[in-house]
Amino acid sequence: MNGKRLVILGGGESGVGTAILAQQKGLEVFLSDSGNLRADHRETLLRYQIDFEEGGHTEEQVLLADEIVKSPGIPDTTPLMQKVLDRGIRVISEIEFAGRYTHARMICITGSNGKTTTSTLIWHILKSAGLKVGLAGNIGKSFARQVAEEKYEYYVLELSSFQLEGVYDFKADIAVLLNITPDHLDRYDHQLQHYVDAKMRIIRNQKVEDAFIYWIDDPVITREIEKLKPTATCYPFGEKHTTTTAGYTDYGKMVINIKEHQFDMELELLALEGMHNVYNSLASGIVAKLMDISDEQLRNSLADFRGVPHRLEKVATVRGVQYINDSKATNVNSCWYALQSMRTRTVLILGGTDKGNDYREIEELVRTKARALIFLGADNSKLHAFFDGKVDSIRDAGSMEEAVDAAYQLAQKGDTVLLSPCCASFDLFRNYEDRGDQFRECVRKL
Ligand code: UMA
Ligand code: ADP
Repeated sequence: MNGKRLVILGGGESGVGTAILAQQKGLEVFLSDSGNLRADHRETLLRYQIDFEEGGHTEEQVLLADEIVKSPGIPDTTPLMQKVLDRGIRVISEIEFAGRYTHARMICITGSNGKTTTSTLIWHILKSAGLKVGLAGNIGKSFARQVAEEKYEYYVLELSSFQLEGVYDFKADIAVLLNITPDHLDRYDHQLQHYVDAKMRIIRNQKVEDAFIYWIDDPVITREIEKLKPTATCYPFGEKHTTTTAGYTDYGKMVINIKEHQFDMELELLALEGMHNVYNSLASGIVAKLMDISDEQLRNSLADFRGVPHRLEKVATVRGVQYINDSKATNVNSCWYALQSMRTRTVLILGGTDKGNDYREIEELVRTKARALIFLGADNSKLHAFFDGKVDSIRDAGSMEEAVDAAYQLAQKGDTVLLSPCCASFDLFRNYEDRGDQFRECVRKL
């Protein structure tokens, strides 16, 4: 679409990356942000002499677009987006746009939980094996910016449902779907199916020579597969061995069976702990074997992966109590896996901005494993209504310092203190990283 006008809505990392790439490819670019741009983003746009506005969208300017790249952070329901859609202007995501300008092989990961961990693990495996591979998508430097500035032969792309909503011609050579549990329902009219439909776009355009790796024990995924009948070659993974599973566990080992070759590795040797991470390792191992990574390289990388901060991150042991930062557990399902992987009695710190949570999912694990609960939120009433009377000790905390102090008092030698909040962080913290960083700092001061 050379010579055509591309309008970019939102000047965050994805918008600025798109602007750089579009400018490089000779398009007429206009970036518009309803708020204030970050200083470094403004500086980048000025340096590249990209036309932009901030502090509001000028409707006439936006509606002149031949095509629009919209930040995944902007819902379709804003008045401006409604006008854009009424006019029939094509709206795509940064992923669709950048995908047009690279021939690199795409390994794409989505799911409700485990995207960042699995994407980073796959990237680690491929990079350690010497491949020229970038990590992008819903993480770090935008895909568009990397396509403009780097020369990778492979990309590992972590894809959110918001990013997948705006893909049309983009194709994953290898698609990984980890799981689907309720999340972000506020953006999907509280209709789980809309969210599921967005996630399933990961297999769009795939051909039989492409691969689709998915968790076979997930009822939502298996139902969708029956309905959509993917064209790609399927490589399901799950806990148990069946005739179709390419990855499974067997007597304390993970096993991958692909191309008439069997790879196995003791679960105890995996760097990441917990059953959810066994699934993440199985998915990553299938990708690796499809890409002909040697058994030795795969084994080494699965064993020496350092994990991603804020995901079951071991912070310290203080007076015989281990402190674990799982601040990225922003929904109930991720907390379930954290609790399930605990091997000791646990003091659980949870709470924050509730996203319509149903705590019944963790009730049994809380009853059997939690020594105490600490509610860390601006409004803990929903937590009290559900958990009061079910656990002996419950405390409220209005700051991380208070929460960690309470945990220190309540935990007994040999216990674990786990921050796994089930909730978003915006009531008391800037974001989940800020929440996890404060936890780490408070623990280190004990
Ligand atoms: N804005 C408008 N008009 C509006 C509303 C917002 O212009 O009507 C502006 C805001 O003022 C802001 C910009 O749009 O300047 C949005 O900035 P952003 O930082 O929220 O979004 P992006 O830079 O587009 O970042 C997105 C992903 N963010 C979201 O999906 C919310 C980033 O994922 C991703 O790394 C980046 O693209 C990559 O290119 C972050 C995320 O939180 C990590 N993702 C969610 C999650 O993991 O739960 C999905
Ligand atoms: P995402 O990028 O999808 O949010 P992360 O890897 O950042 O996923 O992990 C988010 C939270 O979910 C963390 O608390 C982590 O321990 C947990 N988690 C990781 N992998 C899985 C999985 N496969 N199933 C359920 N929970 C998981």
